[in-house]
Amino acid sequence: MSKLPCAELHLHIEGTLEPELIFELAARNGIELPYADLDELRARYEFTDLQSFLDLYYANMDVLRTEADFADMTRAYLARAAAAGVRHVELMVDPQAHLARGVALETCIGGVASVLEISEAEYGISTALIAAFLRDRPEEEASGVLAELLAMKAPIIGIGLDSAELGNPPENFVPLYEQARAAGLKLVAHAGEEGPSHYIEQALDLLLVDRIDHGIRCMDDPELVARLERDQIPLTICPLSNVRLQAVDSLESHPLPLLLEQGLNVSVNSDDPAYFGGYVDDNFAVLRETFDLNPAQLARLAENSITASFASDERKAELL
Ligand code: ES4
Ligand code: ZN
Repeated sequence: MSKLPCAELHLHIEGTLEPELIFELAARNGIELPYADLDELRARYEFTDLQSFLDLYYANMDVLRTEADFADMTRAYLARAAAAGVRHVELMVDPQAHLARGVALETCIGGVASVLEISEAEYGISTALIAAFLRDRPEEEASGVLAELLAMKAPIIGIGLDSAELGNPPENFVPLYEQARAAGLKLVAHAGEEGPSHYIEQALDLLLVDRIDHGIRCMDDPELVARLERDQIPLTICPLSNVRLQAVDSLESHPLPLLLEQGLNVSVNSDDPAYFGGYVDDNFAVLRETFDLNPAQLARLAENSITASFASDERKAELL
């Protein structure tokens, strides 16, 4: 299958940490892992919901200690993404998850950004960095970290909102998003992954986001679907993630084809590819096989990813 040139808009860089690299970084940093070998670690990748995944995701991050660790992880992702046909990526990093472990902002942002700088020349992939904030921690902490990122002139183009969704609604983060908007940053938020459809409305009405990450629960509210179509609000959809975290009953029942059919700006993304069984090309492949998508539908998905991106008009024109 030829790989369509596309943009990846929903990608957590820490979710690209493959088991092999976890073992390599643990050895390099003198960290003893609670798994005897790769198979024992891989046996942990069975998830029942978002939280069961987040527990492993945060535990595995412990091997990321130095700028070189963050740089190696980023390089490995870009090499794999290039093979998947990705030509532009807007990736999220979780600064609070590293600060909580005693890893400085300069270390995580510096390590990732050092590789993003050479990405277009080295991999043909233009990039943008989004600082994502953890919704299961206090708003005040998130606002403080954003202020630090702005003070250090971190090379971020926007902010996001991730981690455990249920019980942590967008309405709790209005001050964070006001600060980001005032600083001229782009705004995205996970909403309607496991949480109810009114979290999507809150993200739009209270946080004024430019895009919704996931958003699949919009299916519970036909008026909201109509609004997303009318206003062409992009939804960054992650099919394999939704299946693995049981946010949908099966791939066959995934709403992506319906949303595409109804004219919404939906794109295909890998979320945490090292955890969910594949990169963007793998997500496209299972969609194509399951729904028998035709070339026009596949092309539309790829085109949506580019139009929904925050790339410059010049870059978008190159990719379209
Ligand atoms: C995430 Cl799949 C997903 N949902 C919410 N937060 C996340 N952080 C990393 N992956
Ligand atoms: Zn995500």
